[in-house]
Amino acid sequence: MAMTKRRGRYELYYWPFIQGRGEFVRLVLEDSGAEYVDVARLPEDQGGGLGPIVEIMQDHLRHHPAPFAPPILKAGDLVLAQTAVICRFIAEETGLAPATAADRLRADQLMLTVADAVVETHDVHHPISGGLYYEDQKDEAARRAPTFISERLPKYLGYFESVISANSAGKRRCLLGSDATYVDLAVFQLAKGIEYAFPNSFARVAAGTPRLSELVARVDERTRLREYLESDRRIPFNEWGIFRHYPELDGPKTP
Ligand SMILES: N[C@@H](CCC(=O)N[C@@H](CS)C(=O)NCC(=O)O)C(=O)O
Repeated sequence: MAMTKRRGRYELYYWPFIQGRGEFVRLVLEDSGAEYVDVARLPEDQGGGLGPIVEIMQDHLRHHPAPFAPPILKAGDLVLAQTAVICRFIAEETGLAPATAADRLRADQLMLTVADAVVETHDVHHPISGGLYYEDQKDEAARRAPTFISERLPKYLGYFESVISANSAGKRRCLLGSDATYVDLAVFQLAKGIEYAFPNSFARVAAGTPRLSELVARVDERTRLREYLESDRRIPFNEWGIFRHYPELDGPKTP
């Protein structure tokens, strides 16, 4: 695995009240022990708050191409957006990326599949528009939830189960190659988020995805990550983020 420890610290720019997509980045930063500042979570008089996020997105002259949306990462002069790109970059710098170029492309493939799953999970509670409150699109959400739960959720989790099961190089313990990579952290976060949002439906599907459950448990025990998850740096799941628990959208509890 390539290991280039970076000197200097990373700056993460992400909405300070939610895990959201920023959490995929935070997990890579925390697990690798990288030095970073979660800029928007600093007090405003120390350069924090939402202002710096907006500023960086609007400054097309200094940042080319300027980011369209957070999460955003600053590493020295480099400004990057798109969760999958940021996670890959940090992972390559800190030793959490696969060793070969081909496997790094395969990691992209898996990360973008996670990103697709994130969009679909979000769209269950916001099927009409991200600009409207859930309360303004509850009827449409109630129509969208059943097929997500019965078709998409098992398809995504089943897919990751099959990828782990086929990875003989990793003794069927991780997604890619012989060791855990940042992609395992992303699938961990996806599973945790779906479990929070749809506990009944998740439990039903997870009963048939034992390798995925083992992977999630193993990631959960990684030393730095465990320390992070227990710290107040980990923002609890809530009903402002991507993974929201609205009981009326979940399926019934398995008897
Ligand atoms: N594909 C992008 C999506 C970024 C994104 O949708 N960010 C959300 C927060 S999680 C946002 O603030 N979007 C504002 C917008 O789309 O206008 C990624 O994976 O990073």
